Formats: sequence, C-alpha cells, structure tokens
Amino acid sequence: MSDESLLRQISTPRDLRGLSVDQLGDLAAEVRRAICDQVSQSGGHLAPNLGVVELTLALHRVFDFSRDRLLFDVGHQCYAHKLITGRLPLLSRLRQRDGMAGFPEPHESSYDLFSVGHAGTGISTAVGMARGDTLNDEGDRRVVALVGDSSIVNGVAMEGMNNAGTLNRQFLVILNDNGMSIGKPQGALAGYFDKIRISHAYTGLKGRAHEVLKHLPAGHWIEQIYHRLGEMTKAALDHSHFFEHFGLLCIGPVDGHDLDGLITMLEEIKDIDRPVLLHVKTVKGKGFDFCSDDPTTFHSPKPFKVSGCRVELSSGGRSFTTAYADALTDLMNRDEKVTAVTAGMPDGTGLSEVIPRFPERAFDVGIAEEHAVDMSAGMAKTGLKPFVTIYSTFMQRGIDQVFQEVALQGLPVRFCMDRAGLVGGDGAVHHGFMDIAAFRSMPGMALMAAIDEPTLRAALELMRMRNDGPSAVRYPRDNVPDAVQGERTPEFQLGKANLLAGGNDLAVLAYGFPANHALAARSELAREGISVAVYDARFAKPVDVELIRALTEARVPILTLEDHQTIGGFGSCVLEACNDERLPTESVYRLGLPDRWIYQGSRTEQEAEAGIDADGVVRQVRRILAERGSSAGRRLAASQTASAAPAATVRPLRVTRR
Ligand SMILES: Cc1ncc(C[n+]2csc(CCOP(=O)(O)OP(=O)(O)O)c2C)c(N)n1
Repeated sequence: MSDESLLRQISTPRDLRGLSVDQLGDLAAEVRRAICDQVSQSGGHLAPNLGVVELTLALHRVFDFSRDRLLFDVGHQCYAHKLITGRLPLLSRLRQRDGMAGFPEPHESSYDLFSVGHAGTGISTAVGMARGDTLNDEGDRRVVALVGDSSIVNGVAMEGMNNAGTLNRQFLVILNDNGMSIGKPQGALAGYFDKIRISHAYTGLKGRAHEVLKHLPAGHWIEQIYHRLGEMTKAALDHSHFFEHFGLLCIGPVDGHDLDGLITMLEEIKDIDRPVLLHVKTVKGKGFDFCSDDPTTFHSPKPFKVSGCRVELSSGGRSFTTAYADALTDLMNRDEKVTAVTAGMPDGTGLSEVIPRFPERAFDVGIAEEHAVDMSAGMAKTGLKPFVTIYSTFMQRGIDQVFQEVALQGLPVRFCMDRAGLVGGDGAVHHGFMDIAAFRSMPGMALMAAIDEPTLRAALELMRMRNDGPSAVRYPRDNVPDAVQGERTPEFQLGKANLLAGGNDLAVLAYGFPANHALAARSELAREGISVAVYDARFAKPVDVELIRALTEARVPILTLEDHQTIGGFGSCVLEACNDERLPTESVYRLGLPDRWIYQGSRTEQEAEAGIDADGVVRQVRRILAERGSSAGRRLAASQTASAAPAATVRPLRVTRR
C-alpha cells in the first residue's frame, strides 16, 4: 500500500463521508487488492468478500453503524467492513492467532454485533435488536441485515422473514444475490432469484410500479411511502417480489457494484418506517477474473499464488474429507441402498466427487440441515441407508431432528461428521466441540470416531451394516496421518476399543484423531522410562466397559483423551460407565477441550492451547504419575532431578497439515 493509499486514511467509517464517489471507487479497488493479497497468503473467504465491497462502502457511507445496527448473515463477507472500521492493522494476521478473525467478532470491534459463522441468523437477530431498540426508546437506531441469496433460503432466515414484516418501524434487509452458494445454489427459491434476475430489468420497472400503485387503496402505507421516494427507487419497486408477501416493501434487483446508484438508493430508503427488502445483484469474486470465473474454488481457498494469468493453489496432502469421499463411493458401489446427503457443503464434505457419480442417490439440499436430517429419516424409513455428510458444527442445527425423526423412531440414519474437533482459521464458531455431548443422550445411538483412513473405512462399514438404530462417526479437518496399523487394522466391533501400543504405567484411552498424539507422547515418555499403553477407544457409545473394568482392576490409571469439550464428552462417558459399573473413578483422568472458547489460529496452535497435543499428553501423564506417587512417577522425579535439561519437545505428528 503506497503513501497515497486511501485505505490507510480510513480509520473510521466517518472518513468515507469526505470522499467523492470516484474516490470511493478507487477505495473499492484498493480494498479488493488488499483482501486478495492477504487471502493469497493466509487463505480465507475471498469470492464472497470481493462481491460486496461497493455494497459495504455504500452502507457505511449512508448509515452510521456506530449507532445504527449492521447484522451479517454467516459473516464470511465482512472483510471490507472490518478494513474500514479500524482493523486494517490486523489484516496481515487474517484468521491467525491474535490477528483478524475471519468472521464478525465483537471482541475486535463494537461495529461487530454478533460472533457468527452459521447461516440464516442475521434477520432474526436484527428483528430482535429492532424490537429492543424500540422498547428502549432508541427506535432512531436504524437496523440493517445483510444476507446472501442462498442463506435466506435457510429455515431460520425464513422464520425471521416471516416475523420481520410485522415490525412497525424502519428495518432493512439487504438480499445480496450473487446467484451462488459455495457451489451451485439449490432449490426452488434459487430458481426464482435466477428468473427475476433475468426478467425484471431494473430500468423497465418504472411503468409497472406506477401501474401497481394506482390500484392500491388510498392511504395504503406503500402508497404513502411511494410519494416520498425518488424516481430511481420508485422505478425499482417490485410488487410481485416473493418477499412482498411477507409484508416487506421490495425494491430491486439493483446493481450492487454501482456505488452512485447504491448510495442514492440507500439515502432514499434509509428512513422508511416500514420493513424493506433491497434486492441487490452482485458478482461473487468481482474484480479478479480467476475468482469471478470460479467462485466455488475461490469461495474460501487455501493460500495461492498468482503469476500472470495462472493461479496456483497450494496443494495439501490427502485429507480425511477425500478419504471419506472415496470410502463412501466404495460403499455406494457395493450397496445400492446407500444414499448420501449434504446440506449446502458438497465441496467441503467431499460429496462433490460423489454426487456426479450417483446423481440418483446423492443429494445437496442447500443450506437446510434440518431438512437434510428429516429427508434422511424418510429415506431410512423406506429401507434406504442414508449417510448424512455434514460438518460437526452445522450438525448442531439438526439436533432436534436427530432426536425426534431419527432416534425416537430408531431409524438407521448414519451421520458422518467432518471437521470434528478444532478447525483452525475459522475459529470458535466452527469448532466441532459438542457433537458427542449432543448425540450420546439419544437412546439407541452408536457413536464412533476415526483416527486414520483405515479406521474411517472400518467405521463406515460397521455403520452400513448396522440397521437397528442411528449411528455417527467423527473425523477432523486434517490430513490422514500414516495409518497406525495399516492393513492389520481390525474391523470395528460395536463397543470394542483397540489396543494400539502396550504399556504398564498408565493407559491412554484416546477417542479419535488425538490417538495419534498419544502415540507420539508414548514414544517420548518411553525415553523417560515411562511405559504407556495407547488404546484407540473407537466408541463413545457404547464404551468398552470390559476394558475399563480390566484396567481399573489392574490399578492402571486411565487418561481419556479427546478433541471434544471435556464436559459431556468421551471422558464423561468413561466416568459414567465406571459409576454405573461400581468401578473406582479416582484413577480416571480426562484430557479434552477446556470450558472456554478457542479462537482462530492454526490447528496445531489450537491443540497446543487446549493441551491435547503430544506435549500436552506428556505433561498430563507426568503430572498424573507424580500425583499418584507411582514407581514410574518416582523414577520420573529422580530422572528430572538428575538432569536439569529442559524436557524435549515431542516428535510432531507425521501428517502434512492443511
Ligand atoms: C448453517 C450453515 N450451514 C452451512 C454453512 C457453510 N456456508 C458458509 S457460506 C455458505 C454459502 C452462503 O451462500 P450465500 O448466503 O448466498 O452467500 P455467498 O457466499 O454466495 O456470498 C455456506 C453453505 C454455514 N455457514 N452455516
């Protein structure tokens, strides 16, 4: 950024007021360049942010969001907003520890109202703030919700829209219609938006708006408002818009890259004392051809390099997601009853590889997690074997459906939860930290986790065969590590753990991916003369009671390990099983995610912060053995006194991390 940089001169949105429209255009170009440069280095949401630069500048130019309210839906499109609300200095550490969060974050700025990242919530929270401000005698604070064309289709957003029309005050929903979700948008409303984009040319509306208004009863509020509007806004009124039937005055579609037009339009409608929907057309990835030509790849890319007209995305290793897609493809080839469902995440879950191969049996239902679960329940009822493929964090949306339509019916719906555990740059809003707690209380549920590719395949095979109730498997946002047992990996047997490496001083019962950390810790501890057994617990429900009994009777302390909240997680399952079986619990120790939020950073940093990495396991084992005064603990204490050298750092995991 040069000294001439306009962006550097913007420390608050008030600074936009002194700029001409041309200068705002220059600023938009600069914002785009800054975002693209940074995302190319750190990864992050690119195409969604490039598409809303003008819209963001126009909103901040017209409204005063130090007092007015701006609610983002999803929030992945907030980068331009952050740059002009004082966070330019944080940009160079986008999505990194102590840097700029990739989603709205009230800890960073009072301009961000909610920490969000899940779709569909912006309208409802905006309705709530509008009601709150009115009741608090602060009804002069304007409220704006910004929502995408694929998120507005989400159930929560529809519930919000259904209620928004009852507001008797200013309320503006901006529908950012770029004709895309992460991939192709799904469903009837996507088709509708597509049609009005084509047929309702903004300039051709003027006559129709007059026509419609002529037929309204005198005194109708739309008519009253109409007389206050300028010609441009009148021309853009759309009285056949789908959301008109929700009680909102609908305007648009208008060009979301025309700064002048947007500013004029927003100025005119900002004080309408009724709910308004402004339908804005934008180009996802605007400004860089490689991005607008392929907005799916560049929705949230890893770091990339642009050289001339070539763009090179950094390649990762083989991910659990790819391993899952391959395993599911094998299952679908072998068993024609197997179906696959994703809710708006075909790329993130690997189903983009599966859907074209099995177009009759694999479905993307859009951002509609509840529907995805219920549709799968319906399929299971007819004898199909649905695999709901979903991020752990988004599974939270469908918990009531898992309870009533799946578990209560005893239906064999299979849940495959990607991004279980800590997720890195997306931060607190996307960690898969509570799926065990939510699922384990459902009668009939079988819960399992994969530590590597062979165990993922084995778990999926057990799920395919299990027809007498629901089941779930979790796996992380990571690359598959070197297989622990390779072809010798035993099949999954319901409720049976698997010994990975023997030892006498303590047993680590690891659930899922952290088993790899436990193995690394074991090698380090062996150098100190401590002998640790590592078990792949495999099942959180049912847990391996026989193993727990054998260990407690042999007085071997147990350390449970998981990348899930300790409260309600796998360790709790083990403790409860001990209590149920009248086994002693004082020798059971739990290591998992702490009861506080872990913000953005790399997965490695987050695991270290939580203390669940190999170093964390080593520390915990030493502490337990020292506390218990065991012979291993005494040996350890003696060796530590003898050598003042700092403890070696544990050999890191052998995976190429994404
Ligand atoms: C409940 C939920 N499900 C899935 C996602 C993953 N997700 C993030 S952005 C996105 C697409 C949103 O599309 P749209 O609202 O049209 O915004 P755009 O990215 O096109 O600007 C999806 C599916 C999410 N954030 N929340």
